[in-house]
Amino acid sequence: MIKSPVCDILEIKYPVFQGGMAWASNHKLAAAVSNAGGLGIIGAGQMPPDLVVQEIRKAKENTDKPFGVNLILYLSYIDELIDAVIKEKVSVVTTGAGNAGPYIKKFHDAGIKVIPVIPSTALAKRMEKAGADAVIAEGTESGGHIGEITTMALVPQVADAVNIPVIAAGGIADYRGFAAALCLGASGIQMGTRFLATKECHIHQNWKNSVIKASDRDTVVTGRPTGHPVRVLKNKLAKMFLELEEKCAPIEEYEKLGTGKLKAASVDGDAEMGSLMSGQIAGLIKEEKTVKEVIDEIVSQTEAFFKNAGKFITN
Ligand code: TUI
Repeated sequence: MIKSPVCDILEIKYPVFQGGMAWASNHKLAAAVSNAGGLGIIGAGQMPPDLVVQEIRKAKENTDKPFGVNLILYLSYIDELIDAVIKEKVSVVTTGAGNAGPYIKKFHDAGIKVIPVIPSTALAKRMEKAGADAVIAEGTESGGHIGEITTMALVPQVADAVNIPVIAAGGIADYRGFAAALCLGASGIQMGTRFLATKECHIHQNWKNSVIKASDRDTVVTGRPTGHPVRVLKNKLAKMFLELEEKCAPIEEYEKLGTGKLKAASVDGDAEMGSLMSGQIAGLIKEEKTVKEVIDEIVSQTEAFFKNAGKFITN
């Protein structure tokens, strides 16, 4: 069986995380992933604190396994979100889009593990020093808000830079990505885009279908001038963002154009004017599956790969 130190730290069966995705990973997806032996993560996104509390309570009704909540740190009301999560006592918090350092002690005092998403070795080292339990090294192949370094280059450098477990994220959707991540020094993987196209994911069918029909060149990075670059599937909205860049538009115009667009993708299924966040690996995803199928398949095929890996060695 595939097992690593994060399985013991988090009391999970497989070192497979489901990325916390705003407007895409709610209690239903998170509970399904945790029930299948991975770590499900509720994407709090820009939810108000009372909604996050509701999501956590519903997840607890649907699984008795550990699950997490992902918090986006640049929100103005982040302290209220943190207090809400602490009161509800989840197993683990993952963080994105900022420095988790100032919050780690508060979570630890409440018995909550902290696993920040990091896009660089510098931030990984800072998180280790601040007491993080592990880090998620997320490559630029990922969907949503991204850093600049590829998973292939980032993961081994982070693995060498810190002594805490490293979870690899970005560009992983099948056993080849899982095996590669382990070879790069990771102790586990996180997948986001693969879980978008699952039966248990509540996003509109149009967003799922856009992921399924995408090919390798169908994502683009928008919003670079804002300091929050975001990878999405190409559509009319993405084109409008790129046009803002071309004419050096003021940052407020990006904010105006972006408002409500994740909801438009997730709830209304607006495939042209919704923000269809997705990683570059979308091209590998050909069908919607159940969460259990995704996890059972990636775990069993990765095990089989390593059992047969001797075939690469000749005398
Ligand atoms: O957070 C993510 N992915 C996201 S968040 C999100 S919601 C959103 N919506 C609209 C615009 C922007 C975001 C969608 N996808 N991934 C984790 C991640 N964290 N990627 C990169 C980072 C990151 C970047 C800088 C983490 C830390 C960091 O540090 C800066 C600092 O303060 O030192």
